[in-house]
Amino acid sequence: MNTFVSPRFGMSRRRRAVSLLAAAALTSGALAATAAPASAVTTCKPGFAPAVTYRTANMSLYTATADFNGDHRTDVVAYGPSGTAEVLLGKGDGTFRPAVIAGSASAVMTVPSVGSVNSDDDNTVDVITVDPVGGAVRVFPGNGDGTFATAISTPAMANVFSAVPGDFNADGRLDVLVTDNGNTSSIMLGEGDGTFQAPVGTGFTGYSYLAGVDDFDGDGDDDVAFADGGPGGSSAVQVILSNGDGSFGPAAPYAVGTGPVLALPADFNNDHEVDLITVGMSDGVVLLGKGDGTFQDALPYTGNNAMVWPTLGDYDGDGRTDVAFASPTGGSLLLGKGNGAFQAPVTFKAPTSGGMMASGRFNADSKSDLVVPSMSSSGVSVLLAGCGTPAAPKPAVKPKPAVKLKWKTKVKLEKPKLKEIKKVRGGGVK
Ligand SMILES: [Ca+2]
Ligand SMILES: [Ca+2]
Ligand SMILES: [Ca+2]
Ligand SMILES: [Ca+2]
Repeated sequence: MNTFVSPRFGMSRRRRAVSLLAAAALTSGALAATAAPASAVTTCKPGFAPAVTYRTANMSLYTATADFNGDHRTDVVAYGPSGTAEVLLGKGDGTFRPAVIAGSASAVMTVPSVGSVNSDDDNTVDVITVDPVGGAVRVFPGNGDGTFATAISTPAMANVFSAVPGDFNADGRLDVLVTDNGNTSSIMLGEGDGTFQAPVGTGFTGYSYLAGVDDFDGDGDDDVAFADGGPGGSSAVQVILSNGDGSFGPAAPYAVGTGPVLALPADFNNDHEVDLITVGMSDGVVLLGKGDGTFQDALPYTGNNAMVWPTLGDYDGDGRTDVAFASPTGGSLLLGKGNGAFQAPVTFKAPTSGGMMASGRFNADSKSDLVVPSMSSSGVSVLLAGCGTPAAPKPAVKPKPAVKLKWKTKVKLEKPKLKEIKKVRGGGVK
């Protein structure tokens, strides 16, 4: 199996309120734009502008996005085998300041996430990763200015492979679910100071490469999905619901075909219930969530998704979740139809890296952009979403009446908290 990882993509109900606010603004803008022109409407084929590459001091394998200096502009962090975390502060117009080494550690870091693990200081975003050599979870505490304090390590387990953050006991402190790229998965409850309690097994005995974490049943604690497609695996997505105290219930299997490697949470049909998308060695499926911790039958999709890194976003700005895959020859874009299905894949040019790209909104438009590590040239490349190859103009259409936003009341009731914003992981639907 290739190094094939992704950070957590989903958001809990509380956190989803934040994205819904953004979606409301996005949708309103789209409707206004539709209503304005009376003559022919020129459309364009979705895609990305040519990549702009920023040099980094070290080779990067992974990227993640967050606002590391609190200026409400999306920044990029790049990591690589050197153990350094380099931050590129975003200017908000799609460009970035030069990369600076924001933190370093002695060993290789893998599978990074971003979140706020220090409950006393919600204004900073930290980087959460693992040290597989030392068998530890490693946190780079953010200083709030784009740099990080000295890394904090907590012993985890031998050959720890991933640490996916979530709040599994609903105490407001970020915990991590650690795996060893084998059959061991454990929970480490957060102490709120960048350290974690000793690992306790989840009880799941299948293959656990990387956890998909979100609140699948809406009870306030984060739940877990594993793509059990590894050696000797069941070729199923296994869902384990949190008991709210750091323990989990029995695994519920969902048949998804052969070889799922990841099960990523996101909302693909805009019903505000968490769904799952699998990514694997061949094609994948979407499991639409029912909101009670169970999922509908698998909806298969076809994509150029063999041995590539996925990230989720809304790259055409229509309010529907899309998927972008890095591939050995560039990238592939699957635009969501808003019902769990996707349009035919569209290829786009991207640096051939094999590293983990991430999504973020780097400029002021309504579309998610991409950042791709350029392993060969020690840099990261930014791809701003926009028009790819221009398509033929469409005939004028009569403007549709404004769509009634059913969830408006719910959004008003839920006050997004800064801390919850900070918990959105790099590579999420941004
Ligand atoms: Ca917790
Ligand atoms: Ca739950
Ligand atoms: Ca859904
Ligand atoms: Ca979309």
